[in-house]
Amino acid sequence: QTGDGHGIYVGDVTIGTQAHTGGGYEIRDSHGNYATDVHNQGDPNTGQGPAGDIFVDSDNVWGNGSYTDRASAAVDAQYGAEKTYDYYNTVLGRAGIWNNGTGARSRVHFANAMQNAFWDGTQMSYGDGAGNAAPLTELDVAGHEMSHGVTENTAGLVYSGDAGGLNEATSDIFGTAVEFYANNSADVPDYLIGEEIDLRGNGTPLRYMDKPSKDGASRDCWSSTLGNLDPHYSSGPLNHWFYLASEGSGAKTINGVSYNSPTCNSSTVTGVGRAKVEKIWYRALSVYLTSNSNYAAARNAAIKAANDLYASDPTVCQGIAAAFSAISVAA
Ligand code: ASN
Ligand code: ZN
Ligand code: CA
Repeated sequence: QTGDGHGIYVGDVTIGTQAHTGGGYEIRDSHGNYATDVHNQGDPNTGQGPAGDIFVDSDNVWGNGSYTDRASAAVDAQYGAEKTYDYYNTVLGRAGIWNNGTGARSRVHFANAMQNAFWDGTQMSYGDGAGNAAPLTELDVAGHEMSHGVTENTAGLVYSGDAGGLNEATSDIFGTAVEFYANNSADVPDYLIGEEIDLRGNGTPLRYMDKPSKDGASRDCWSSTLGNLDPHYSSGPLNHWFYLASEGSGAKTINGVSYNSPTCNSSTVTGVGRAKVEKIWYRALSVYLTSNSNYAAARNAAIKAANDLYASDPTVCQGIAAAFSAISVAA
């Protein structure tokens, strides 16, 4: 069954609920995705903490749209877990993070004022953000973190060097894919990451996929020193590739957000559409990439995947290749 949720970022949505032993309802869907309250315990440095208590409620109405109700963050987190599960299952043919039909636990209110969210190999944990008033439970963050679980169980990309950047970008790519899949009217899909949370305190998103350098630290273009950067910055070129391959270079407005994506080689790139690029990147990740793959391997893998999936339309493969050349990953 379902309950009426009132999330902080997603607004009014339905979430999966079940009868709770002892009375009332609990937040748990048919795949076993469920949400617990860690009551601000847990260590943000080690990620260790209690499992938390499953959210229970007597009238099956959850949250009030604000952090002032502890269940509001659980609504966002559970909605994120359900949409991420459904996206992988219905669009990419993967039955959840482990491809075995099982969901995952989302722990909310982890630690005190933690401005982070993380996947630890078995579960999601979300901090409450600045002043405990801005939980990190935004939809693209949920999709990002759970996609770390998918990467871990497919290519197994390590978290350093070029591979670290590919790992992080994969999470941004599928976090964004989940956001478009959900098409939530309160969290309108875009090519920005963390745009609802205001983690920087100045109204800007955490990351920009059309031009990653807009965050002040990410790179737009691959170079031989890229792998020395933090994975959240060496992700820039692949995020840029995803935007270019999907939407093309130059200026474009989508859902009211203006983008202007440059190329690193002065080329003009024509997008082949996000839906195809998502499927191509998932196939590259799950079939061709391995733990130490670099950006050159990513180019080869994506071209192979594009040939596998869209052999009848050579413009798709050409667009994928052109977008890699446009981030300075040439043939
Ligand atoms: N939120 C961060 C991320 O998923 C946590 C980390 O640094 N691994 O990228
Ligand atoms: Zn990440
Ligand atoms: Ca977003």
